[in-house]
Amino acid sequence: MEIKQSASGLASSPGTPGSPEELMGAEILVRALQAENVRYLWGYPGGAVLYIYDALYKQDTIQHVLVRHEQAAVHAADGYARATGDVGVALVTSGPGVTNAVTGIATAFMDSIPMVIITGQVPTAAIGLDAFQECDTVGITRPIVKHNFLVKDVRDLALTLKKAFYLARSGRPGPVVVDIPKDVSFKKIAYSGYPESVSLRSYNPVRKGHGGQIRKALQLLLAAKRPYIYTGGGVLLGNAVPELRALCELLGFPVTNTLMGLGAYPATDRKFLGMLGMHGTLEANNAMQSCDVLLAVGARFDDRVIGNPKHFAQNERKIIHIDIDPSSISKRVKVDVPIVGDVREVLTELLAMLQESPVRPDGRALAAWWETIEGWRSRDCLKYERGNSDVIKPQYVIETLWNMTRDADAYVTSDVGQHQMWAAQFYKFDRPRRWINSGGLGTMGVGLPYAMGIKLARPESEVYCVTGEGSVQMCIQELSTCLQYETPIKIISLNNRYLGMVRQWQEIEYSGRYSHSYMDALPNFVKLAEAYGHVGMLIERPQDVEPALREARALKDRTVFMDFRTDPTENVFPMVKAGMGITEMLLGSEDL
Ligand SMILES: Cc1cc2nc3c(=O)[nH]c(=O)nc-3n(C[C@H](O)[C@H](O)[C@H](O)COP(=O)(O)OP(=O)(O)OC[C@H]3O[C@@H](n4cnc5c(N)ncnc54)[C@H](O)[C@@H]3O)c2cc1C
Ligand SMILES: Cc1ncc(C[n+]2csc(CCOP(=O)(O)OP(=O)(O)O)c2C)c(N)n1
Ligand SMILES: [Mg+2]
Repeated sequence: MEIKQSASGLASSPGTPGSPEELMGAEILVRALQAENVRYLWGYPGGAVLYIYDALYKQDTIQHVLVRHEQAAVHAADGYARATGDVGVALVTSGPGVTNAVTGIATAFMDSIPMVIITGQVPTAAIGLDAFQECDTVGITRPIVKHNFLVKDVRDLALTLKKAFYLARSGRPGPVVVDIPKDVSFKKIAYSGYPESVSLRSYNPVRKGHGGQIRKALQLLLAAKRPYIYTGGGVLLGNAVPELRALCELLGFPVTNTLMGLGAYPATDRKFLGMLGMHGTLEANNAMQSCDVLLAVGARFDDRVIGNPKHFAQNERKIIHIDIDPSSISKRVKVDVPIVGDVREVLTELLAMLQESPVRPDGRALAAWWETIEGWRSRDCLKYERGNSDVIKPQYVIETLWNMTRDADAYVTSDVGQHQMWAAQFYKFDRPRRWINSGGLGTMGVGLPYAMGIKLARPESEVYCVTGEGSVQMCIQELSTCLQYETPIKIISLNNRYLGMVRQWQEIEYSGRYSHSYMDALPNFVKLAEAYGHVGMLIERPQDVEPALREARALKDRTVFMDFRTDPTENVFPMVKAGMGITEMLLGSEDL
């Protein structure tokens, strides 16, 4: 490890030029957060972090948001990170504060989100003695973090925080936990400034791709008869959207996004075939199966994307895979041309080589490929009963929302379940970082805190949370935080009275045995919203959907909870059943 101290960061006590300032660990933490340009911090106090809270009290550059549950602190910071690209920061106390935060940390880890989570710990001398509110934070979080630290000496604190931020945002991003015992936050040392840079000998993420491999990839792409570009969350995480779009424009190839990549390529562009995978479109999945050259960009061949691997392997195709994490490559699917590197750097080089090359894609083959694709697309696999005037179709709510906000500066968060899939299918995301949801862990409860975190950072933007009556109850207490910090969001609850995604699986895979998926007792959400100081709306008829959304949207400064009573029997289609290949899709209830 090499460190450079910032000359300007050498803080001196006033009146004693040159001599370092005496600071408590808690104050060093605040200085570090300031040096990292942290503007918001979501947290919840407790004994082990009281010195830290005291230090926060004495400063005014970082806004602390007091959530109502530590899980929501981590989700809110995570949502903020997803929307802005900055590192999200959360602060919790020891013991139950940490265990409550675990779901949030695991959620961020599975989707590679840059975060630093500061956790309080019992004093160093008490560690291991079953002290009050002690838990082994490093042990508990080890499998769900990119890295974690227990700071045993206040002299290591500044450097540890520097490492934590560096690790969180570099390479494949991820959450980093910094566990700070109470005595470390209390102890004073002469503080000589925050390190300006850091380099870790055993950690050197590769950014630049191998030139030879990139050339090989280009040759394959230009010789392809049925090429396909499959992109994922890595394009958003690596801020490579302009490069991806330029490449697709030059090549004219069809493109698909994973659930995590929506917005990386404009959904309204003709070259976009929709999301692929378990609930992807027929055309996106068929193209995945039938292509002869596949360019995977920042996507990790998730099991929800490739379906049954044996079926996926039936068709021969050459696979090029760009990913910053070598362990993502050939993990589930064997890759022919691996390119380890940052997606933006690699695409920039690929584009430069393409521009220099006199060769262009085979126009005839490409036209034939597009004809095949248009044949699949003409099946209109996302059709649903649009004219139904008796009951609200959930897809209709999302379509209406999209029509209303398509040109607006809007963010859409979601929870987990059927409503999440309908939002992904029917809201056409044209811009990056506008679709914020939990893909890898699939955590119910994220939607409301995500929206809250985003609204704080983007007060001028419209923020919608598409949720289900099941999911929203998992972090419903945050309605109180929304009031306190004046973060007016619009909650669109697609209330089907069921844990709908579970009910759908029980209908299709368990012969209709609906074991514990119906919620017999639900709160009156309108009154609940009102009790929290917000506006509640109940919408029961299809003709009221649009006026209700308009009314809610006009209430710019209020949080509005919209309880849409939707068709309880509606299922998400297309669907690939467990164990099936990605082209073996159910397109509607007639296929059941
Ligand atoms: C109910 C439910 C249903 C779902 N159904 C579907 C579905 O139908 N279709 C679907 O697609 N998903 C679905 N998912 C989500 C799925 O579980 C996975 O989360 C998702 O497919 C993973 O997306 P990804 O491959 O883009 O990977 P991410 O998890 O976004 O990973 C990003 C990849 O990019 C790499 N990367 C990061 N930064 C960079 C960089 N700078 N340069 C290069 N590489 C980088 C990482 O190493 C990683 O390999 C569903 C989830 C739920 C909860
Ligand atoms: C914390 C958590 N527990 C359980 C699950 C499993 N699960 C996935 S979807 C779902 C149902 C969600 O119900 P609801 O929020 O009402 O959404 P709907 O599917 O009805 O749209 C459940 C229980 C989960 N993803 N997360
Ligand atoms: Mg439901």
